[in-house]
Amino acid sequence: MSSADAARLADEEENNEWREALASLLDAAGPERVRQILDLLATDGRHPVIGWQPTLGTPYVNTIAVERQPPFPGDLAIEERLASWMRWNALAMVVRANQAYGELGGHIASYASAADLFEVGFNHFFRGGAARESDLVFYQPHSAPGVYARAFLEGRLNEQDLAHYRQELAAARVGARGLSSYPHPWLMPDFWQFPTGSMGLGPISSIYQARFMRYLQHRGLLDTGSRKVWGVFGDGEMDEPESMSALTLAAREKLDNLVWVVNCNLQRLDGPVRGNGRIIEELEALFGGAGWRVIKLVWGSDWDGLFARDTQGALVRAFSATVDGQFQTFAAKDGRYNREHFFGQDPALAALAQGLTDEQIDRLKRGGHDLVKIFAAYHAAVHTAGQPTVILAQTKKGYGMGEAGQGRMTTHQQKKLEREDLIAFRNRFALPLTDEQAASLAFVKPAADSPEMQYLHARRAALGGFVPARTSTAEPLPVPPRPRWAQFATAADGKEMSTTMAFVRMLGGLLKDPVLGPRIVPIVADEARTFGMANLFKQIGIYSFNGQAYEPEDIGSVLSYREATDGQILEEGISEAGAISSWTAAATSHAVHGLAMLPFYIYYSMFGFQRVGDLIWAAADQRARGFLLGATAGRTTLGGEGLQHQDGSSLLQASTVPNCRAYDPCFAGEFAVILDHGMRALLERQEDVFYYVTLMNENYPQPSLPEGVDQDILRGLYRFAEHPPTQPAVGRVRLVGSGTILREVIAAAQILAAEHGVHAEVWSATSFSELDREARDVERHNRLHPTAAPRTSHLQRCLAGDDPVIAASDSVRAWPQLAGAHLRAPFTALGTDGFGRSDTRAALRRFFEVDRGHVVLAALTALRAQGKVTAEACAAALAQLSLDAEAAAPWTV
Ligand SMILES: Cc1ncc(C[n+]2csc(CCOP(=O)(O)OP(=O)(O)O)c2C)c(N)n1
Repeated sequence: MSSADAARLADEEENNEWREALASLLDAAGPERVRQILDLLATDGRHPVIGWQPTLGTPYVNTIAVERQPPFPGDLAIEERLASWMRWNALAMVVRANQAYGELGGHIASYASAADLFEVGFNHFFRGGAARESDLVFYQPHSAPGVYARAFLEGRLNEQDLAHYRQELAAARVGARGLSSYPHPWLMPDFWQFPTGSMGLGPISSIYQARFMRYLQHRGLLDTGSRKVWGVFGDGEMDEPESMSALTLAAREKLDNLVWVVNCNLQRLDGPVRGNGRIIEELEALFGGAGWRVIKLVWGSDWDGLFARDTQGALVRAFSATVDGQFQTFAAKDGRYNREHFFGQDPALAALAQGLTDEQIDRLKRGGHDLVKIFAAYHAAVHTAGQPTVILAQTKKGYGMGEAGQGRMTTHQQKKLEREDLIAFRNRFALPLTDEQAASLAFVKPAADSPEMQYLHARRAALGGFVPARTSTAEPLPVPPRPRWAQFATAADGKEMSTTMAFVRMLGGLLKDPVLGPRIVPIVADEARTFGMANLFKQIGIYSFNGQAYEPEDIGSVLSYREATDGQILEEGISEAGAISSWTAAATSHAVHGLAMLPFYIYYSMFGFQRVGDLIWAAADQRARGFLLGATAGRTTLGGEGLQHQDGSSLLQASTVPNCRAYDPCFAGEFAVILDHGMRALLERQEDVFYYVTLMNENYPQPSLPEGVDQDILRGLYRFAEHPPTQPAVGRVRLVGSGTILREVIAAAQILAAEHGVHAEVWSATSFSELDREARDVERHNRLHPTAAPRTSHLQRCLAGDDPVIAASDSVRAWPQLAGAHLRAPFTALGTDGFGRSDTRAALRRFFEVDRGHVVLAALTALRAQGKVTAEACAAALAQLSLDAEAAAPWTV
């Protein structure tokens, strides 16, 4: 024997001794003791001299050993039948819709893979009932047909409703209920709770909902202790940055009220998720590294016997050499192929498969299709303390669709099945349908007194009621009278401040209200100091699930950094996606928890609609109620910060969200009116709207609020001032300004009146989008009712006639143009289109051509078009105002 062989032999002997020692410890002292010893050795092994590093992966087998599986508490046969019927009805719904109208779309394969994962949840885990008792469940969006199929068997939807899957408009015409493509609370407000149709938003949102439940608990507002948040998501969906971005937060805050089930069917839309790798392995390392408990649910019970007989570890070896693209092919092929190509790889495997028929090999289940194994995983998850849990469930995409879809590359979009495919599916799942019924896509609906239906209802009754279900039962909250918190702003009398400062002071006042105060949720993404909110740290504390384990450096200061378990501020760090998800959780508390909260998320406006617009859209779908405050708004108020910080588009984007009320006030008094009205809309009248309001960091004198303008401020426009000329008027103009640019407009009006003989009115446009909204309604009404007395909008009443209107704002021109489109008068929009620059505010306003000089020139030019001012007068003004006629337009690229 060579010396190398001798050394190898010695190593092997030594290996065996260690393993035997471990095995005898297991026998003698049990698994807990084994874990302790391994922890001990791991600590020693990490000594720098040894430098051992654990691999984050474990073998490709179930985390819960068969010996540790709890007994299945249900009637397996009934649950399997129910799951089969759900599968069929979901499939029938989609195929029917597409037979009728090929354009409707829909998905079969995703739910086919997820049905068992859902059904175990529905039969054993997802708690229903009143908002304050039920679990929060996030459903994979393209599995919605399965959820409808269940609601059908539960008697919550009828055949007519199912017949109107993805036909919401046609349904309304025949008195049926249209079923939305994906979970949309806006469209089905008593059914869906959480919109998940945009991949990645469900995952991040579920984390922040779970965290918000803890926040409510720790602040003593609501007992959310026993409720869970469940999320069923796709493995492809895990590619989204949002899916991943808050994993460590969930672990750091020990969110053991959170369970994710990742449906690892190994495919996404185009093909395999990780064709050349193993997504389960990758996610195991990722989640494990982030601090989650990872439960792999890879193989079904049929494999238990094979593993038991596999004394040589051939299966684990073969799995570790098989990539997902190959697993997908195995899923798409029959038992014979699997025998030849999987079990045929080596003699040990072939021996294992010897006692199995091809049919049995074909039916070997993956873990996510085995109710008993799924139950064991969920059971372990809900009994996990101190950590969130992810269950990585291996399934087959298009499970049971046979030749027509199972494991096929194209299965995601498969929505038409031939007669033979339908009959094969019927046979595969032993559905109680004749050939004709199968071919004609009859729904399965057993009699109410059948054991299956009784079982289904008994299970839901035991779990508190049906899910999903959305209710909105929160008590209204009274808003304290405005003078109590906004007197300083409405009677400012020329005092200098920024609207951001005004907001912070109003917030301080509102926080003191004994009823409303505790319901306020201030949210920041590491910018509280930027907005002058540091005083709140000490006053109301920063929420921290475990208090403050350190002495803050500034402990002696009145502004000291205070974290507390009952802290009120949600400080989300540098995660706008996280902060907006937190805001959504608070803004939907009225429905999710039956407890109205009032969130204020204040942020650099540039990092709002532009950065996380899709999350805002989802919040809108979810009927969020709260305030988004776009601070340092506009392209010229944040002088030095430049291109990536100066925002000119949020207001325009906000205007496209149907239930968002967007305002751009210049003055603190205007802001107070908007805030007062908004809070009453959300909390007293309980309207499903939210507010986007801009705030500026620019200090300027704040006028007192004029008498009687409240309603007009809310409508979006009021007359602020009028400047008659000192000499005989050459003409009249209406100057309209929004946000800080109103101040340029006021200055321009003075110049026009004093130096150009122009009669100038000044209008403060608090919201071009509200003006547009009402004017649109009026126009539409007049169009559809040609013989009725025509209506007039507020906008048209304010700016009637032909005198030119010049509207300027710190946003892109399209923002004021929202109003311009409804006016008869000549309309000129000035705005800040183009990339931002770093410079002073004055320089930026000149560059973007929204300063007083450019407003004056625009007004004169409009009067020139009416023959009231000469070209020479315009040229003279240009020179006098030092405007550069040859400068490149700011939007030039
Ligand atoms: C943000 C976003 N991008 C793309 C889509 C389109 N889309 C819907 S489902 C899907 C594939 C999902 O794959 P996976 O998460 O693995 O789920 P499976 O259907 O395989 O269970 C895609 C790309 C979407 N809905 N949202």
